[in-house]
Amino acid sequence: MHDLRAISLLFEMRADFVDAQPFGSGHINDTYCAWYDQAGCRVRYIHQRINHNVFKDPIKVMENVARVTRHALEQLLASGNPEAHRRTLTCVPARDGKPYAIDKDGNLWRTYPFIEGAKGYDEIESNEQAYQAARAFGAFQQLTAGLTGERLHETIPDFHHTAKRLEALEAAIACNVAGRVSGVQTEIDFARARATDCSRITYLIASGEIPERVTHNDTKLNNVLLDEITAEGICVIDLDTTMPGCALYDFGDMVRAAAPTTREDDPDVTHIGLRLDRFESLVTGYLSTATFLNGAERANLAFSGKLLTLECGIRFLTDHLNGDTYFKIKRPGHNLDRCRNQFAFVRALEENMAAMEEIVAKAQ
Ligand code: ADP
Ligand code: GN1
Ligand code: MG
Repeated sequence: MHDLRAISLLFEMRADFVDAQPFGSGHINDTYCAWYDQAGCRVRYIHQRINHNVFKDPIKVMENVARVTRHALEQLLASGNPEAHRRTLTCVPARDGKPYAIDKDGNLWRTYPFIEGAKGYDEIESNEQAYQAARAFGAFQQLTAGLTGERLHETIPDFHHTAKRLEALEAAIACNVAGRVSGVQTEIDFARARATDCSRITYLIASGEIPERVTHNDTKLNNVLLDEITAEGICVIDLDTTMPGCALYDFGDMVRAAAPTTREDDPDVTHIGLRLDRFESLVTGYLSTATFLNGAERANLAFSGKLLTLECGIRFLTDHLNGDTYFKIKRPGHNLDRCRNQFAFVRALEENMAAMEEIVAKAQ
């Protein structure tokens, strides 16, 4: 637990710190929800420490986040939205005016107003949630398409280059630093058998058939806040990986996160299956706002779900072999459970690919 009272003093809070607690279930950053007394009213803020093991240049992350959130706010204000500051993250400036502050130990912190009356879900509950989340992420891509100026920084290079993720797995197998290779031969074989799939999207990008776009790249369900009353997707959060990418990375990761029958780390693989109705809601929600997609992107919507799930499984397996240095874990073997879960979902997607293609065709 960090000294959040000291962190709060680094920012222009215009409010008195009361208390802070760890918050949320993200795998990467340290997130705290802090209560403040703001001129007699209790309000909440989010303080977050960026994980600099994952983001090697956190200042570049904040340069991207500041640009994207400023652009979002301008658009919302220009359209007369009455709750513009609830519909985008906004950075509370540090004492020196920067959108971040560095503490005495060299950690980089940022502060956002807490988005009230909305929730990020770890586990999906309804088709309406899938529809609304996908609609919000499509709208986010539309928003970032309007960003002018320099290309955004690549905060994690080759983040969704699946073939390179497979190479990283091979490197982890060769090093075997945690001595775990012999326990995961089935999973290694599963990944290797799908090496051709890993290059499909990067090939289409290299050949010019699929364009580069500014994408979110981490579209799991708890990275969009849904209104607690209407279920509308009101604010896309976790913008650290917003950078040049491919629209299909976002759609594929939504399928990975919102179409399975159980949560991402359920260790009982017999629970894992595909909800085709959820998939259909994702497709219709996404296409309602991502109206700009070209033919090659549309043709790979169903495949992208399989690719992003395979990639995530490969990443969990790699981290398991590397001794759990990347994703936060809550128990021994957590990353291996996550990997097995993702690979079981890849199988379910493979078995249902024809039905998924049919749903996509019907929705166009
Ligand atoms: P991580 O990269 O670790 O996933 P996130 O930025 O996604 O970090 O934050 C973790 C969780 O904190 C989110 O899933 C969400 O529940 C919550 N959260 C983050 N920012 C806000 C905010 N401004 N208002 C309300 N909740 C937030
Ligand atoms: C991480 O940060 P979070 O928890 O929203 C990860 C994603 C993975 C996801 C799997 C920067 O997302 O890429 O898909 O875990 N984020 C990063 O749950 O690596
Ligand atoms: Mg997150």
